[in-house]
Formats: sequence, C-alpha cells, structure tokens
Amino acid sequence: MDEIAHLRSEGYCLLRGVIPGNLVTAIREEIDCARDAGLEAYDRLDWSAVTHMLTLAPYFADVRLLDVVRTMFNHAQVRISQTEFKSVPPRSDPPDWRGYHTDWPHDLTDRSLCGRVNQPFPDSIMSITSIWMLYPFTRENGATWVVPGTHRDLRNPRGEKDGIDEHRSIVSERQVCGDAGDVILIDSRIWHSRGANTTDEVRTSVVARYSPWWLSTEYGKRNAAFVPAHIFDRFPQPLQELYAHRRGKRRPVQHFPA
Ligand SMILES: O=C(O)CCC(=O)C(=O)O
Repeated sequence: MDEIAHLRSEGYCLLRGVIPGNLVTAIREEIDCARDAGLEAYDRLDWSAVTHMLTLAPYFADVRLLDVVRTMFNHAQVRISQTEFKSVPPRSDPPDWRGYHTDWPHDLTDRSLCGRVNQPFPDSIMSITSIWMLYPFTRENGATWVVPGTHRDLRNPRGEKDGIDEHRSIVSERQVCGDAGDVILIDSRIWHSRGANTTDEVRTSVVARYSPWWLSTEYGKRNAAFVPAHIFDRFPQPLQELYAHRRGKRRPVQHFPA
C-alpha cells in the first residue's frame, strides 16, 4: 500500500529517508543543543520553535511529504500551524506507560482551548502531524504508538463519556519504529502516544503540524507563535510559504468559553 493510501485507511504512514543519512546526525545535534533556548524563546517571547531548527526546517517543505499532505487535504495551499520540540528524555517512564490522545484541532484537553473541534468529530481530515525521527525510533526508546483506523472512530481516549483509559495499552495498538531521517505522518484524529524511553539516550524528535488553508490558526499560544522577520527572511522560499502567516508578531484571538 502506498503512503497516501495507508494514511487514508490506517490514519498514519511512514515516509522513509526524508533527511539524507549523512546529514541527520548534524541535524540531531543542532536540535539537542538548541532545544532549551528554543523552549525559552517560545515561553518568553512567543517565538515559534522553528526559529531554533534552521538546519532541519527546510525539510519541512520536502516535495514528497508536501505531495502527501496536499493530496490528503485536496488543496495546494497548506501551512504549518504548530512546531514543537518532542524529544523523549532517557529513563522517562515505566515501559507500559501510555498517554493516548488526538492532536489539535482534535485535542480535547488542549491547554489554551485553541479552536478545538468537539465530539463527535466530522469525518474529515483537518490536520496532519509529522513526527521527525532524528534518532532511530525503537521499542526501547519510546517509538510512537498508534491505534490503526481510530482516525474514524467516534470515541476518544480523552472523551469524558467514552470509558477509555488513556494511560493503558490498547489491544490493536502498534509501535512505529524507524531510522533517523524517517518521518511519521498521522491524521490528527488518530489515537496515539509517545512511548516510554527505557534507554540512557534521548529520543530526539520534532513535530510540525500541517493544516489546510481554511483552518483558522488565530487561536492559542502555539498557533500564534511567530517567526521574527529577520529569521523568516533567511528561510528558503518553499519554507516561507509554509510559515508566511506567522512572519512577525500578531496577538492570538482570545477564546472565552460560554
Ligand atoms: O513523540 C511522539 O512519539 C508522539 C508525539 C505526540 O504525541 C504529539 O505530538 O502529539
């Protein structure tokens, strides 16, 4: 089954070798070194994490990856709504730990309530999370868990009335292992969790969320995190297209629940 068909039917797919093998170690070192400064710039200044991923970021516009994303959204205009450091520290949790959830805009416990879709989710793809393996993902170091097919399940691991324990393993779960330089793409509705890292090495990874042009990214701190112009202007043009809506600062729209 090809990648697009797999993403459509199972809710996820693995793109092999998006980052060339001879470059990925240097990129991983950059991410490991820049992470703390990137998190601080995000917390204090609202800078997008992409500002601290300048060697990796051009691969966010990889032609094969964008072809999958554009085909799934059935539109050429896509953008990156959120960018995050997602490394899993060594010796993080007991091996059977899970934290099943779905992603923005289907994240039922999103901290800033930023444009969350309520249950039941419409049968329509609204975002694709890319998980960048900058170190091999293995069973031991916390490779991502997915529950195939759940992108079309009306229940949710965090749904108040669905009776699912988000911290327990699920019978049909599967762990997506891969090599450094591979990228997992998931429909934001699929039930997924990072794994527990039982090794002594950090599982270095990054997440970028792709959204179609019509999905509002005006809500919430992470969506509104911006790229200062002096950094944005150094991006290669295909990458600029993905972050054009976040060149320079704009305040996020506040959300006041009824
Ligand atoms: O890091 C992982 O393996 C999963 C990432 C994740 O759960 C998320 O970004 O929502």
